[in-house]
Amino acid sequence: MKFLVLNGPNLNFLGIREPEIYGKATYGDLETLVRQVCAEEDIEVRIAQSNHEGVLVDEIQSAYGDCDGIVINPAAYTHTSVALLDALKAVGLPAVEVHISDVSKREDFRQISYLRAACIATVAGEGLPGYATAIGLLKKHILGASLPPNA
Ligand code: CA2
Repeated sequence: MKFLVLNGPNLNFLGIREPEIYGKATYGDLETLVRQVCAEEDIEVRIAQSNHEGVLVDEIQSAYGDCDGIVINPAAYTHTSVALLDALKAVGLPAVEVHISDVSKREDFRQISYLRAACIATVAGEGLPGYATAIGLLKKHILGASLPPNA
């Protein structure tokens, strides 16, 4: 099983600013955590981050035929991007949306997620461990979906 773990704009600044919202851990710490969890779960992983919407679309498209599922923190594009929603729909891979902060308790504009409609689940407000939750949910979903009926 192989996953793409994709992170959107400004997440490369984790741990540098706004620690009261996003914590003190760095983007490097996030990559280490994701690699550790995937190794424990026997999942191959490709991790990517971009500040550019089109590059994120390219990354999602490149998962087609290469990955079994996508964990995505679209960051600010969560609240604006029809292009990322369409990309997730186009590749048709199971996806889990993850947010470090609890977006439900933040500004009104963060209450909208364009990508949620193409995701099997959303994990928010768990900090970096939310990525482990998302990976676990995605694996469970994929294994469940591949079970024969009545198994
Ligand atoms: O809570 C999340 O994970 C978000 O996806 C983070 C996005 C925000 O736009 C979403 O509404 C919720 C922002 C990522 C920016 O990351 C920063 C990291 C350090 C300093 C400043 C921003």
